[in-house]
Amino acid sequence: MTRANSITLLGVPFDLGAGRRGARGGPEAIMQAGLPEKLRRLGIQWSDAGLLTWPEPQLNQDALPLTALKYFHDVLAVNEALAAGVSRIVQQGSFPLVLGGDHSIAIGTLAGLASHYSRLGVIWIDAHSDLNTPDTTPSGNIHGMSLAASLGQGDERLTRIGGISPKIRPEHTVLLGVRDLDPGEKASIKAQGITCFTMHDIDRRGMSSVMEEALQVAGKGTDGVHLSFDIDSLDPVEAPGTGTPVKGGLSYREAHLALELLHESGIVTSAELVEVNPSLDTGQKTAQLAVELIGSLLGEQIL
Ligand code: Z70
Ligand code: MN
Ligand code: MN
Ligand code: MN
Repeated sequence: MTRANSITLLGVPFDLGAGRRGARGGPEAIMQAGLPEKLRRLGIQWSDAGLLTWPEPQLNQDALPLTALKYFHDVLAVNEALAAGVSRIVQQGSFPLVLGGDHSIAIGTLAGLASHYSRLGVIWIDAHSDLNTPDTTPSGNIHGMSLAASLGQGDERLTRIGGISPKIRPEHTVLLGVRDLDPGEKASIKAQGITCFTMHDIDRRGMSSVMEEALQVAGKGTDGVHLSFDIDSLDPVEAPGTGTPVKGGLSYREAHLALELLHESGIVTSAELVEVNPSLDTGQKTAQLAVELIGSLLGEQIL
């Protein structure tokens, strides 16, 4: 962070985009684990927009093959409301910090940002790439399709949320921490030329070198940079409280370093932290980790 002189928290208690329930408790768990105290100690000017609400979705009356898009109408309703909420925060000159919720909510966050940033860079830190479409998804879970939708791919009713499509472009999109890709996602990364730093790359080059390049790709020629941080990017040893843990993830130190470097760059203009699932957590371990990681993103230093 960044140009804004305050941050605004917005919680999104939604988990119907994921295969397992529970991430709807993420925002409350992160607040309970001490986010307000953390922000206070850092001397940050902040406000709390509370938990997002959205209208009950209308009953499905069309013939979409809903097996490929589970809870489609719920995902649509929450993301339309979220787009408006995020847009309002940016309008007020504040830095939006969205607390999920499952990763399908990135569709709404990016839709809200797209009305203010015409060339938005994105750094997507995740075990997964969330690049499936209704044609490639193995699960039908929309949290595995949110990056694709934001790039303009998939069901038009999702890609059109907020009225602009695509929200972001592959040449300014960076994936980091990836270690679990479906066949269609691998093809998509290659075909679009998305910059993708897998765990292999991080092991070989180190987080510092990889993040330096990530910042260049997302920052060069863009008018803002969004961080979309899926807590399952961390190793399950550090972040057990998440719906789709994948072994071989970021260490505690790598994750903190990544966020410290993002802070140091000064180019991040918005962020979201998703997939914290307190019903799967070991006590408050993952929620507390989320609070600490947000601290690093917002400038907390050791000395
Ligand atoms: C798989 C799918 C996913 C997050 C799991 C998993 C997607 N590629 N995304 N957890 N955050 O079902 O599409
Ligand atoms: Mn994800
Ligand atoms: Mn993930
Ligand atoms: Mn460029």
